Amino acid sequence: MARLAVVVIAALAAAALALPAAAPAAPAAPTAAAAATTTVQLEDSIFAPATLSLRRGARLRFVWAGTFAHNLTGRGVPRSYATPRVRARTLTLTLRRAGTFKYLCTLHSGMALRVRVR
Ligand SMILES: [Cu+2]
Repeated sequence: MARLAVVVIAALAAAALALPAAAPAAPAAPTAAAAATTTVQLEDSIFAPATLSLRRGARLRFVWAGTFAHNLTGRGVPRSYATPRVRARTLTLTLRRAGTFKYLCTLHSGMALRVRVR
């Protein structure tokens, strides 16, 4: 009986190995490194950093810092972040398309972030 149990367990283990891995929640990133998250802070009237170059599939996390309220507009940003004033939130985007994209806070003149996705 114990031998049968060992055979059954071995067969189950072999079957488990033959199954494909569970599908990831999001489409696979081009490389493991590309899945890294880069943080940009919305500080008092600036994005820090103000320019970025990231790989396709990278994640970009916006963190509201400083004392001013800011809004945020740009590719992939939900409309709820654009009006009227956003305070103390975070937002994480996955950059899926190559190109150069501009993010703005329309409350503060010149508060812009340029992101190149390659
Ligand atoms: Cu602002």
